[in-house]
Amino acid sequence: MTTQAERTKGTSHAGLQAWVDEVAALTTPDAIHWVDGSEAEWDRLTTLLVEGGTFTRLNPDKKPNSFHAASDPSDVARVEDRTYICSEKEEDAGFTNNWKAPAEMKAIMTDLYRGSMAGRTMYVIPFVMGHIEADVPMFGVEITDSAYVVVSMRIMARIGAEVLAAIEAKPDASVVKGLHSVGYPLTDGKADVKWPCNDTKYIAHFPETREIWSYGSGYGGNALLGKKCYALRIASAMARDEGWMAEHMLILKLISPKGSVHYVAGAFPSACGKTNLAMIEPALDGWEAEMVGDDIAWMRFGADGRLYAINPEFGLFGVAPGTGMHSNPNAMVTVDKGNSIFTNVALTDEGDVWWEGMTKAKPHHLIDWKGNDWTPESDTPSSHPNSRFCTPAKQCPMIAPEYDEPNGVPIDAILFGGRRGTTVPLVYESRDWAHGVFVGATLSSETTAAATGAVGVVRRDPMAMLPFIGYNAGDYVNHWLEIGKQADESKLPKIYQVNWFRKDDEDGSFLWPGFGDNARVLKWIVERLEGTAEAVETPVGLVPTPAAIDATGLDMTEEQVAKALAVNVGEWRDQELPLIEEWFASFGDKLPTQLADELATLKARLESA
Ligand code: SAT
Ligand code: MN
Repeated sequence: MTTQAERTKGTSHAGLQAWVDEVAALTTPDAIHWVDGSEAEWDRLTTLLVEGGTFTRLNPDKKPNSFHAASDPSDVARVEDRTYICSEKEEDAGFTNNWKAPAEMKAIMTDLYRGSMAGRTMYVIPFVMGHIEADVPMFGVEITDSAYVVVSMRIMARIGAEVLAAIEAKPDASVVKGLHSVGYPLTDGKADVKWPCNDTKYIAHFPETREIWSYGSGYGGNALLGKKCYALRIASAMARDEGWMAEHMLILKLISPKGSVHYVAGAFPSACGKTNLAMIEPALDGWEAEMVGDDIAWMRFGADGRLYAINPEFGLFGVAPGTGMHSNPNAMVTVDKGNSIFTNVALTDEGDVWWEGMTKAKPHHLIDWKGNDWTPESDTPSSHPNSRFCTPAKQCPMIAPEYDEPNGVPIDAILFGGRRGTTVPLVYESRDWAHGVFVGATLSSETTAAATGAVGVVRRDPMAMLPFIGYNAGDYVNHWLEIGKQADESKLPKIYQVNWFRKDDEDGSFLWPGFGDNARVLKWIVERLEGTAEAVETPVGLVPTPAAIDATGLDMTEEQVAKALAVNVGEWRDQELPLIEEWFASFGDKLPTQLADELATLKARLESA
């Protein structure tokens, strides 16, 4: 029925129009809608989603212009085992990615896409990651048959008519093409469901041709293609080719009591508190923090030889459970302003949302994320552990004015953090860039609910990019080393590892309070940058003396702080080192010699300690 498909406008960009026509011919939607990004369009689509049962409009007195959605219980997180890097050569995808040859994957997925949009509207979303005023705007177009994706993309990226006009004005500009279908055609009068999706899922990336094909899932990073698929997987491949960096990092601005400003980027795996740290309310008097980004940083060298970072996103897609006034008041204020979508959290009787950890007291009654009655006596959580709020970044009360700076902010320090119950100290500094790259390349974390699969298993997660590196991980860590060679060591960010999640081996409790108190660690880092803080050499790196961590007002003894900072040589030598050796072995001949040398150095230091 393609020929009769009802269409809005279209584009004067011949290449784009041809691609849209080709996709329409394959997927046979009933209508084609070019997304303009307007308020009126948002109103129309959200109303449509309410009418179809996907959305519940929240009480406007609680959350204006906001909606609740519940996904299919089978479609709740990124599907790493269904995610592919389809480079021409298998070795260019490397051992950390699933791979299929582009032609093979395209053949499989073309069959899946055939007729997959029947009975639906096909939406064409022009978008730009980062600033439309950038020297080289990072354009994209996502075709999707999900209105939920359209309204979510309007929060997460700059989209619509203005972007399409900019693409048309630069017909030679590169545009990343993303094709997404939930894989639930409405053929033969089949009725729609609240959350259409398909048991067969593919999230495929074609780094050489800068394309993304996604099928079968409507959730988060599987479906909002500007985020992990473009801004990390495809962008990391672009960054390798062009000498910049696309990283899974928050960007934080820190202002000391004397008014000095430092910008810190931090890489943490999904659901390890990145959004909380990006929105930190420092527990130390006189310190202030502002958020530039909470998930993704694109870093390029400036004319002064320093690395400048921008946040390519327009919204926040934060983990809901655990977010409350006690842990992240700024996130609560952000979502309370409305204009947000909440997925897989619970609904209150007042037409608001609730999730575990939002308030200490639990509501007497809720409708849980699966649509069932829930009371505090229920033995399942009200919200899925990977439930999310999707909210405009600009609503964050502590967003930095520099968020709007197309050239970004100069990064002074990079943090690598994971979730480790043992071994890894609260904080340590790397000796130099190459050692810092080693620290990032050996980063590890216990798995979380952000991806399907077992939770709580320690896995190596280089630079917190394991699920997001769009090419060979060996080439990726080598790219980090190469970046270091492009600048003076003195101009490069200093690199730190942090671990907020270490536990007391005696009683299993967390050794560090986290949240606002993480400012105490940030303060030490700033003082290191300024050359005023003490550190002691250990085999793993430079660790603060317990007294160098400002404990004013902290309910911890110096002995407890020392426990959080301790480097247990035996544990590193007998447990951690073999795991790192095993991890490095998996790189094969792609392991950069410099990293093999760093490993040898660590080993020698541990053995002589
Ligand atoms: O679902 S997303 O991939 O967008 C979120 C995350 O896992 O960080
Ligand atoms: Mn993330």
